[in-house]
Amino acid sequence: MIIVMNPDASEEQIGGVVKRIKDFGLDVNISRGTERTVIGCIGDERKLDIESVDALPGVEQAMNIVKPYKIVAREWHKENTVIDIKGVKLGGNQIQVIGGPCSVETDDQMEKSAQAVFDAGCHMMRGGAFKPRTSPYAFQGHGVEGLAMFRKAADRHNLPIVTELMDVRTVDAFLEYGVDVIQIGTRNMQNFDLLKEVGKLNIPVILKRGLSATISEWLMSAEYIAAGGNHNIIFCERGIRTFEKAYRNVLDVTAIPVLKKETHLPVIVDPSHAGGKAWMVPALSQAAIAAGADGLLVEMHPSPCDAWCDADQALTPQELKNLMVTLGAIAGAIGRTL
Ligand SMILES: [Mn+2]
Repeated sequence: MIIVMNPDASEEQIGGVVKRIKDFGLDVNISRGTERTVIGCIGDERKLDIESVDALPGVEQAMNIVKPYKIVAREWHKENTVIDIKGVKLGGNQIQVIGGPCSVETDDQMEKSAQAVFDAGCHMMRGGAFKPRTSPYAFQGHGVEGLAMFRKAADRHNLPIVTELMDVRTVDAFLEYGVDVIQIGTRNMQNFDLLKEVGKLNIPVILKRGLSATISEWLMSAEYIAAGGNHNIIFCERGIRTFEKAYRNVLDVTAIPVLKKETHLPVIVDPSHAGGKAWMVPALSQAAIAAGADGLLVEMHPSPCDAWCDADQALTPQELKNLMVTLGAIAGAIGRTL
């Protein structure tokens, strides 16, 4: 941390700052310029609360120089982390597309979905059993019964399953049905108690970006999970809220290279919830892969018009197949495989 003092800061005020730093077990380096004094902290500055320094008399500004996140930072772990999900590798050279319906509806719908996901060449399947809906009167998901339906359909095609966890009280059901990847939804990105719980599990976690979260808040949420011992975290950009009303959210493509620089963990993109319309999904998916995403989370329904949830953003099985062909070409162009 570097502390810049006011031009008229007194010796007593400088001494007060030095004392505060030393009280936290850090050492100081005082640099006296012609106009102002700058104090540098030596040691692990995470012990020091920036606000408590900023509030001291005579301080103009205190700045952190070390990042507040550690386990998830590339600074401390140079190589990409590759997560093994029942033999499916995410974060390596191969791009993974996770396809499936917004929500688990019926046995028949799940069987057709699993077949379509498999036929398109995807290696993992998504589906919601517990649904966070904007309205309490909308379909809330089948819950535990949905997990059973999902597991049965996916197992027929050997597909690992990805599904959202909303409440710590359902963790046991997730373990019972062997959920392969837990998804933390956008609305729960800063539900710190939930993050701490999944941090104790030995199951990979997809952490979706909060709809108005900054990159640094998102990284700190991942650090919460990592601090508990679970380092298998996958970031998922799913669109952020801006002033624009022409589409559901704005897909933040810029977040992909920024995250790849800041963290060694895999980064995937959800083009379905970003655009909110099926016709936008191919363009957004292509942009995401070209920008360096390690995978996609795409909504697909055997009959989108009949979907109980997010009907207007689901691809048809044929559209998913076509998308996979285009993405294969892009992957080849950037030296990756699909
Ligand atoms: Mn959805």
